[in-house]
Amino acid sequence: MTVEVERKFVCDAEIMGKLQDIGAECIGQRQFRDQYFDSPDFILTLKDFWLRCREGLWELKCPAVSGTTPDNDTETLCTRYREITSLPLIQSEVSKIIREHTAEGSESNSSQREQIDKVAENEDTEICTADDTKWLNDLNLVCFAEFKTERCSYTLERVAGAVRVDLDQADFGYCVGEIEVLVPEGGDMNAALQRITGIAVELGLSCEKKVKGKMDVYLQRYRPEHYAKLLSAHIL
Ligand code: V4E
Repeated sequence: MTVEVERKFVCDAEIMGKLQDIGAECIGQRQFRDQYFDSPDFILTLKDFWLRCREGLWELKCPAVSGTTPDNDTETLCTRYREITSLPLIQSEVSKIIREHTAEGSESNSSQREQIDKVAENEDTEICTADDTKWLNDLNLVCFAEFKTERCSYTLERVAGAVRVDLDQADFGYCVGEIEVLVPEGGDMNAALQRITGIAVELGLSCEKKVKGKMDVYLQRYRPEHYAKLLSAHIL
């Protein structure tokens, strides 16, 4: 499993020139459609878990436990999420979260709990294809956000290792850049944070405040009530 460490930045008209100047190599451009899922009462995202299907590939981003004490700017500007990409592992993790939540509130009946347990134990795994939606129905998960992104990706080779930069343009009219390093779980988080800060300095980015991601802007615009709840819960 890997931890994605990421810093978002505002894309200006000069960004492509700046990337070229610091030796970034363009490694491709692609378009993809993302669908994000949660329960109707947003059990997952209010705990900072983000379940996504991108072109048939599932991913669960989970909050990573901070084991470092980086300086305040780096801590504020970067996000860290553990990424799970195996569907059976995602199903177990998601059903565990939902089971714990429903147990806390005693909101479910025994047949709902049985359905959740079945997904947790991957009893239906053999019929789970990328298109299968049964497990989503069993866990009562619905799509709450859907958008397309046009992405231009770059890589920067540095002594400490490669860093990736993505320039994203979402179909609802928002552009954002991301400097990203993937760290194997238990790997050197401080080194990753320093590499990201180094590239931000090379790109001449000002480090005043955290830049909004595509999801922040999407929810603010199309799901304002949920956005307000996430802000109150200090998730966004
Ligand atoms: C909202 C959110 C998440 C879902 C979106 O993740 P993100 O990395 O922004 O999307 P994308 O398309 O770049 O995914 P990738 O291709 O890198 O896999 S995951 C975590 N959050 C919460 C969050 C936050 N708290 N703060 C910021 C600045 N961004 C996201």
